Formats: sequence, C-alpha cells, structure tokens
Amino acid sequence: MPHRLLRFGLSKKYNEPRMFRSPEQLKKSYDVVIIGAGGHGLATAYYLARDHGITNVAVLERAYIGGGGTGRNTAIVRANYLTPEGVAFYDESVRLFQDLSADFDLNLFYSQRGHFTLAHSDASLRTMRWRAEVNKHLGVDSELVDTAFIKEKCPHIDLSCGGHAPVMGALFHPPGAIARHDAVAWGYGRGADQRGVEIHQQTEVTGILVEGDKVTGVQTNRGTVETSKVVCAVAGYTPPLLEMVGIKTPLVIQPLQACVSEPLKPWLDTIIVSASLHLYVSQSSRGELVTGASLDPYPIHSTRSTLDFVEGLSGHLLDLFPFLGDVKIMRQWAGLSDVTPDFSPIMGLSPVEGFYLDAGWGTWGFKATPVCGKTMSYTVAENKPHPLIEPFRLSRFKEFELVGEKGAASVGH
Ligand code: PYC
Repeated sequence: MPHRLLRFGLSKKYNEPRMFRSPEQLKKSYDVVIIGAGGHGLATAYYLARDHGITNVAVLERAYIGGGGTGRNTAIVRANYLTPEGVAFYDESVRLFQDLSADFDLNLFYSQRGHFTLAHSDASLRTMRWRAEVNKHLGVDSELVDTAFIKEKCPHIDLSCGGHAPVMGALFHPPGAIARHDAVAWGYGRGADQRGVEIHQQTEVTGILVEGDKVTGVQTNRGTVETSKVVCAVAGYTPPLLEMVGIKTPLVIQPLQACVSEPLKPWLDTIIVSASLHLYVSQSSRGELVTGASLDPYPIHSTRSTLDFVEGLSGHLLDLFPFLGDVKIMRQWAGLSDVTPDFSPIMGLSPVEGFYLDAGWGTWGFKATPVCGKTMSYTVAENKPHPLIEPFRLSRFKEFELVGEKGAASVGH
C-alpha cells in the first residue's frame, strides 16, 4: 500500500501537499522544452530528470494537465500487437506500468484483468492466431482460446451474440490491464516536479524559433524562452505545431468517442473487445462500464460526442450482454486521435535539429505512456533514437518501411 495513504489519510498532522507547483514565470532558457503536459510529455520530463539528470526542463501546456488524450481514453493497457516492433515496444510499456504505483508511491488502480479479443469469423480467427504466434515468439503471454474458455472467464457473455455474429474463439492476453488514467499523468507530473522540472499550465505555444535548421527557442502567450531541444507531445494538436517548423507528416486527426455507465456491482472481471462489433468494454474499480468504439470515420477537430455513437455502441454492447438493457450511460466524450497510415507512431528525431517527435498515437497513446517517456527521454538526452523507437522514425514513409499495425487495433477502424 502506498505509504502516503497512511501518512496523510490517518494523521491530522499532515496536509496533503499539492501534486506540483505552478511557477509564476517562465525562465529565460531551458535545456529542454516539452510541449504538452499529457502523460507522454510528463513521462518524458520525469525520465529526463530521473534517469538522465536533465532537470532544467519546462513542460508547456495550453490547457491543463492530462486534459487531452490522457484523460479521454478507456485506460486499457496491453502488449498483444501484430508486428514484432509493436509487440516489443508495448511489452516494455506493460512492464513499466506494472511497477508504476510503487515508483510513484501513488495508487494508480492498476488492475490486471486479462484481455479477450473476440473472433466472429474465420478471417478474424486467423489474425488472432497470427498475433498469438508473434506474441509468444517475443515472450508475450497470448494464446488462441475456445468459446468454453471465454464463457468460463466471462460467464455473462452471450456467445451467440444475438444470433447474428456468433463468437468462434478469441485471442486471450492475460497481462491486459486497466489503470486510472488521470493518476498516471499526476504521478509523472509530481515526480517530474519533485526533481526540479517546471510545469506551466495555460501556456500556449505560438511559435517555434528555428535558425538555419536548428531549434533555438519557443514563443508562448507568456513570453519567449531559449532552448535547443523541443519535444512535441500533443497528440491531436500535432499538425499546427509541425507547421511552425515546416515538417510534413501523413497524420490525419479523427475523433475517438467513449462513454461510461452508471456504477454497477462488480460482474465483469476481464476486458472484452470485439473488432467485428466495434466495441471494447471493461468495468472500472468504481463499477462503471468503460466502453468505446471505432474512430469517427471523418477527419474533424472536435471533442463533441454524438447520440449516433451511443446508440450504435449500446446496440453492440447488448448483443454481447443483453441483460444491460436498463443500465444508464452517465457520461460520454471524444478525444482527438492523430492517425498514421500504418497505425504505428511517429517518434524520434526530425528534419529540424533539436525538434523531437512523439506523435501518431491514433487509438493507443495511453498504453504507450511509460515506454514513450523512457524512449523519448533517452532520444533527447543522447540525441539518437532509442532502439525500440527506431522503426517508428518519420522517414519510414518515404523509405516505404511501414510498420503495419492496423490488424492489432481493438476495433475495425
Ligand atoms: O487499442 O486497446 C486499444 C484501445 C482501446 C481503446 C482504444 N484503443
């Protein structure tokens, strides 16, 4: 149990300290400026300070900590990807997640549940078998399971799926987990702050200064700072920042919607995903069903959620769990996903010296948070790509070296 709980929960002597400071002014210069105080930006700052001793770092956030993709996802953690590059990368993330509550001394409600990706057709069974084999080859625990096994682990499921798309089997990934997403950002933020990193909220980047082809500073609505290293970690807000430095990428921004139900008594221990039904669902530690669907099928910069989405999603949820008919949806929202053509991220160095990219997260930014922090901090400190992210370099698009990961998407986007 985190010691803080005992110290601050049981004694009047201690006031709970603030998670991080809010410095009043920007300094004249920083060794590194990170744009975006979501999980990725804060994790990069944390590991820069903790592992590389680089603490003269500012994290700039136009709104508030964790208010973008970090607070808008469905908090699923897994490593059962399709490509060897993706499996190795997300496996490291799962490993880091497993120790994070202890690292932070903060309860992230990390809960290992087991992750089922249901197959409703021969074609999808074939993909699940393929993923299971790649996973096992790389030491990741995944296997193809039959319907009896699914029913044993998730007794409430209707495997006939309303009679129109019977479940034929599944990819089962025991390490699949959920976590409290906001707390991940707070933990990284607090840890970075404690090591001297400055977090500046409500600080919008309005320009990036480049001389020759080198970064020299950042302009903000609160003044200009000098720096020779800038990390761009803003997910759905990436394209306007890239325009400031003249970098072109094939990113497209699409909304991804999700919702939660009213709290229910615990009944769903596992994470259930169906690509054919465009659905993923888990039950949080508060009892809410946390569920979502595919990307909205059009590029638009909006975080509004729609009635269409809840209607479609509820129909599919009822196909698998018909007894949920009277359950109320309490909240719904959308996040902005920066989607690449091969569904792998864009990470590492860029054509502008000192400008580092952490982008292209599409629908799996949350689960990559710790490994992004680890690999981006290494890349910035050493000015060379960490081996785990080398395949995700921007130049792969012109080199025709794509890392096709779409087959590992939870749902059919
Ligand atoms: O890839 O696990 C996933 C996921 C869930 C929600 C969005 N993506």
